[in-house]
Amino acid sequence: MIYDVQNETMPRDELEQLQLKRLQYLVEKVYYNVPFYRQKFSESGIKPEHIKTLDDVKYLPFTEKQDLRNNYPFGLFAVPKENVVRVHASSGTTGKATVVGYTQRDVNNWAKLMARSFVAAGVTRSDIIHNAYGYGLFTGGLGAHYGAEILGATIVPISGGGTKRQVMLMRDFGPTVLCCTPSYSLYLYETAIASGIDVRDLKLKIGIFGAEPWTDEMRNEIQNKLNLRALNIYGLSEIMGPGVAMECITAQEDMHIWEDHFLVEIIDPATGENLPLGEVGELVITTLTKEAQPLIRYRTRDITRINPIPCKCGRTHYRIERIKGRSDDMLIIRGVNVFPSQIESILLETEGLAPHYQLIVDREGAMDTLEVQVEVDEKLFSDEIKHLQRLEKKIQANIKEFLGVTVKISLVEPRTIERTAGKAKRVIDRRPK
Ligand code: DLL
Repeated sequence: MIYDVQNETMPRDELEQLQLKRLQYLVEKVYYNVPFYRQKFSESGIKPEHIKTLDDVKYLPFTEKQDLRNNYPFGLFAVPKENVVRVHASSGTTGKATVVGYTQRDVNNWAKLMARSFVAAGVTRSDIIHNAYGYGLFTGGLGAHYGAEILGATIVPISGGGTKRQVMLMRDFGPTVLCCTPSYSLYLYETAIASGIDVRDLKLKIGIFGAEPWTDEMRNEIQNKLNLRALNIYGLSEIMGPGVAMECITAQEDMHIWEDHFLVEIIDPATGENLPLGEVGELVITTLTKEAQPLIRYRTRDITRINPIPCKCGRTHYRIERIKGRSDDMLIIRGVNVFPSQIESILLETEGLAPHYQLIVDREGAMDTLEVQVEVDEKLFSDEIKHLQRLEKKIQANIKEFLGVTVKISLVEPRTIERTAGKAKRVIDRRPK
C-alpha cells in the first residue's frame, strides 16, 4: 500500500522538476526573509537567480548545528512569530539546545509524511499503535502521534518510561505496532519477561524503530525476541522530526527519503565536497517545503549513502542506507577509525552475549583506549569463569581481525548496563578535555 500515490511514485524527471521549482522558491524566500541567510549568500556572492539547476545547490552555503545555536532561540525563523504554531527542541547533550519552529502547514506536512511512513511500513487504519517515543520537546512522540491520527489508526500516547506499566497496557490493549527506539524495545521485552508476560502472546506485528543508530544484527535480535517485523525510521528535529526517511516493508532495506520535501546530497565530511551518487559520506539535507524554519544544506553529520536502485515497492524516491554512525561519534583509537555500530555488529554475532553494551573511551598517556563492556546472557553467566575468559579473548580477537584495533573486553552481569526509555548512551568518553 502507498499513502500518497501521486507524490511517492512520481517519475523521477517530474520529481526533479518539482524539486527545482521548490528550491528556487525557497532560496528566494530565505534570501529576503532570513538575515542569516542573506548575509551568508552575500559572503559567497550568491543571488537567488543563480540557482538554475538542481546541481547548483552546491554553490549554496552549508548550515550547521552551530548556526542554529548562534541564532538561539528564534533567529532563523522565516515567518512572523505569530505564524509559528509549535516549537520543538533537541536536548543538546553538547551545548545549547537547538530549537525548531513549525507553521500550521509545516505541522500538516509532517503529519502527512509520518502517515506516508507508517503506510510504507505496512501500517493501516485498523492498527493500534503503542507510541513509546517521548512526548514533549523531543519530536518523536508528537511526530508519530499526528501521523497516526491522520492515517486513522488508533494511537496509544504512552510516551517513554514507566516500563512495567507499558507492558501491562500492551497486554491489555493488544497493540499491533510498536514505536520506540530499538534499544527501548529490548528493555520492554526484558520487562515483559520479568513480569511473566510472554511477548509472543502479544499482538505486535510491526516495529517502527529509530532515533538512534542500530545495526542489521540488532534488527535480527529484536525481530526474534519480539516476534515482529522491525523497520527503520530516520529523522532529525532540525529538518522536521521522525518521518524524513522510512524503510518500506516490501524491501525492508534502506529508507526512502521523501524527496518531494527534502533535497539530499552526500558530501565528504572532511572537505565539504559533493561525492558521486552511491558513495558513502555525510548526508546533507535542504528542506524544500518548510515555512517556519527552512534550512539550506543542513549538515546532519550522519554517515550513509544514497541507493538509487529502483525499489520493488514502486516508490520512485531514492533510499538512504542504514546510518552507519555520526561523524562526531566516530572514535579514533590509535589511528584507527571505529564506529560504535561496527562493534555492535561483532558483539551481536557472538553467541552468549546480550544486546546491551557500552563503549568506554579513555586516554593512557598519548594513547586513546577503548573498553567494551557487554552483558552476557543468563545462561552463560552461571558458567565457569574460564569459559567467560575464553569468550572475552574471542571477542577481542574478532574486533582485532575486523577493525584492526585492540580493545579491552569486559563481560558484565545481565542487566547491569543502564537502560533508558529514549536514546541509548553507547559511548562514555572519559578522556580528559
Ligand atoms: O531522533 C527524530 C526521530 C524520532 C527519528 C523518532 C526517528 C524516530 P533528534 O533527537 O534531533 O531527532 O536526533 C536526530 O538521531 O541526526 C541521527 O544521528 C539519529 N537518528 C535518527 N534516526 C536514526 C536512525 C530524532 N534510524 C539524530 N538510525 C540524527 C540512526 C538515527 N540514527
